[in-house]
Amino acid sequence: MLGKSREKILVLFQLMLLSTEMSLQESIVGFIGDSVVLECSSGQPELTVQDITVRWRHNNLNVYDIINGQVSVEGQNQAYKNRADTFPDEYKNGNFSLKLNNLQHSDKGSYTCYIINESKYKSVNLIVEELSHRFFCAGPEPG
Ligand SMILES: *[C@@H]1O[C@H](CO)[C@@H](O)[C@H](O)[C@H]1NC(C)=O
Ligand SMILES: CC(=O)N[C@H]1CO[C@H](CO)[C@@H](O)[C@@H]1O
Repeated sequence: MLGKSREKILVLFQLMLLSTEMSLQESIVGFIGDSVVLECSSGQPELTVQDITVRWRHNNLNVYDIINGQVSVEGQNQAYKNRADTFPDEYKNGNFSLKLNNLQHSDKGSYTCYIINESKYKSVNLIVEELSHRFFCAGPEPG
């Protein structure tokens, strides 16, 4: 009996942990055709740029790679061709934020930035909305 209820408490505790983790994932709203910056920073600005390898992924798709401090679009998925940028001047500050341009509905979802050299990653959830919502979001839906 005692074992069973202890198990239940454990499961409950794990669920609580899980939901806390999920709510910690940041969301950001972007608009169709517009651009958005997905933030990713390491806490270690003292890294030398040549040591930095960062991979941005969306549903396992290769969005963007920084390999040893160099931009690499070799394995980049076609969907992101000429639509993704980072800020090379910011690498030395540990800032590997990704700018996505000309947003499309298919861009929505979770993006993960893997800072390989630090065995760290960060995820951000992108919500893509119609540009019209920006101006009329308080009004009724058309139709
Ligand atoms: C990273 O750099 C970009 C481009 O300059 C900037 O918009 C963003 O705020 C920076 N992020 C941090 C955490 O400094
Ligand atoms: C795995 C890897 O590349 N580790 C390197 C990360 O950066 C530090 C500091 O520059 C290096 O010492 C590691 O070899």
